[in-house]
Amino acid sequence: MRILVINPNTTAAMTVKIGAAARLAASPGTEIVAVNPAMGPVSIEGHYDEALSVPGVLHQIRAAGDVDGVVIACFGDPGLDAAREIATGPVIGIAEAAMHAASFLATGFSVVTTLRRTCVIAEHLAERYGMARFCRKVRASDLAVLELDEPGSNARAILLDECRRAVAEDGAGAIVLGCAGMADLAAEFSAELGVPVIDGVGMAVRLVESLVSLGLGTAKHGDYARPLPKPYHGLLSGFEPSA
Ligand code: 5HY
Repeated sequence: MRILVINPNTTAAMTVKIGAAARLAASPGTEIVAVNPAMGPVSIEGHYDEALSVPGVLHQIRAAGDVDGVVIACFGDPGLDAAREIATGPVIGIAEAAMHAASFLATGFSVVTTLRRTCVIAEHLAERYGMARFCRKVRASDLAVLELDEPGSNARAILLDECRRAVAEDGAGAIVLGCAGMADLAAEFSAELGVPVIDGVGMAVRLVESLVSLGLGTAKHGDYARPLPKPYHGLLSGFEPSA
């Protein structure tokens, strides 16, 4: 099985980290192809960044050739529905994967993410995915996405403290890490906190594997059917849907 794991931002070092987390979770025999677009924001920290990361996500899927499934490895799940129109295999976003997994493990979970301004994006996704009744709180660490890997940022300690507060104050039985850049922290945080801490990258990989192994792919009837062929002009002329 071959799974395309897309980091929608253009920071290659983050793609390497995401690819490593995906490979750690993948089953034997699953090939992980971790990529990021050459165009777009270096990090996704709001609605504008997210919107402008979507062409890069879609280009990676169009250019990928033969893959069995796709993971969108950014906590906003950017371009998820559009990606499903052009894909035949399953397309799973890390936020939906992590939230659903948390709902199987606890009656309530909290999300710990980066900047405060991105919290509403996770809140909206919880509502969209039917997870609002499980989601106790979306907490900001006030770390920028690229600070997660900055030496001296103290990111690990800051995130662990916020997770600890979520368990103590929110009634959260599980924690969802709200950034693909946190993928390497889930296991150690689970051990430290004694609650399930879920990384959406690994969870999404396993969900794609499960669906593919059961012979299931994205619906190609109705709104997830292939996009209607039509001219596209200007900067996006290369994205026009083929017949
Ligand atoms: C992510 N941004 O997973 C999100 C996290 C966030 O560049 N990769 C990003 O803060 O929304």
